[in-house]
Amino acid sequence: MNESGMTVAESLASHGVSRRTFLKFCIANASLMALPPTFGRAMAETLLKTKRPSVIYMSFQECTGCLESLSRSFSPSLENLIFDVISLDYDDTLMAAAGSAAEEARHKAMEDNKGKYLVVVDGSVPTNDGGIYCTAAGKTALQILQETVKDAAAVVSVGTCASYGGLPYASPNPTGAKPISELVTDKPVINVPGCPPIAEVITGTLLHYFSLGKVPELDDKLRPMVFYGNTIHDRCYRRPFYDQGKFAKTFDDEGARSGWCLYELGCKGPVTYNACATIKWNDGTSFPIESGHGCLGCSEPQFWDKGSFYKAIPQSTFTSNEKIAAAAVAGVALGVGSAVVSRIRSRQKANANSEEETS
Ligand code: FSX
Repeated sequence: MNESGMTVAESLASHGVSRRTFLKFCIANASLMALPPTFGRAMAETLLKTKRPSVIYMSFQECTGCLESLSRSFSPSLENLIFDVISLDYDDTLMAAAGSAAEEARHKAMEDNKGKYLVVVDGSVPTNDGGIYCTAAGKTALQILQETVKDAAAVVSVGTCASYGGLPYASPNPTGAKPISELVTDKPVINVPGCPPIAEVITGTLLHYFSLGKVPELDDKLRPMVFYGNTIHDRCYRRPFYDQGKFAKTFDDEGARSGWCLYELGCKGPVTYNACATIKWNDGTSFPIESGHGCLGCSEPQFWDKGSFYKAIPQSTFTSNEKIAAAAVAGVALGVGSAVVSRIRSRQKANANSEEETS
């Protein structure tokens, strides 16, 4: 049987993966989302019966760090099971095909799965000078994006470049880089920011979407709440030292070695929403703060342009869920311009409308 036509159960069997291993994978993912094991079991049951959903993965202006993050988690971790769940029909970095064969694969996936396939994008899209700064097969990134998302069910922006513009968007933004949510306005867009994002957050978001059959609950910046619902500061193991007023003054002083808070050294954890402090990196080995460096705030918009990574942020800017929600209602952005807030609001409206139409 053609691999892309297989159900998840058939795909697992063809790769010698037992149902028990898959169940473990789903329960582990449910636990990452702070959901009960029963959700993991239900997720496994739903997915096993499902035909592997078609995913088209496209990369534009980026450094390939996002795909590095994702692909480095594949082996020997359980995370490689994501390839049994999805049918990755196009990925110009990972696929063996090149040139016209690769383009044909993208078009075939679009035709065979009209209205059902998911587009995953990393990288921002250049819009200056006719978009000539990123092209493939004679088309600009913008043309490729518009052509590919036309019949997609939804779009997942992986990485800060796709979510908010990222490094290419940093001042003076010479290519006129734009985030995907500004360019795709007629269907759901889910942002999975981070430069790069945590692999388990990418795969967890995909699993959540495919098992629920709809966009998960998102925050005011279109990020899945299950992974971006808390600040790094809220979950940081150095937090008790912040509460006690114990701060490292240099990166190699006694305080730093004793695990004291890195706030005075510029850590952006108090204004950064992500799961680094809980899921961590490299199979849960560590994360930047645990390795002795402050958080750079890479999952927040315009983090490159917010001033020094090594200067303490004012405590008055610290955020919490309540504050973010209140700010969105009041139309006041915390570290984000009002234009961004209004774009996000119109995106939320588009996501909500699309959900109504499909339900
Ligand atoms: Fe950007 Fe990703 Fe940073 Fe790099 O694809 S989010 S520069 S890790 O690679 O887009």
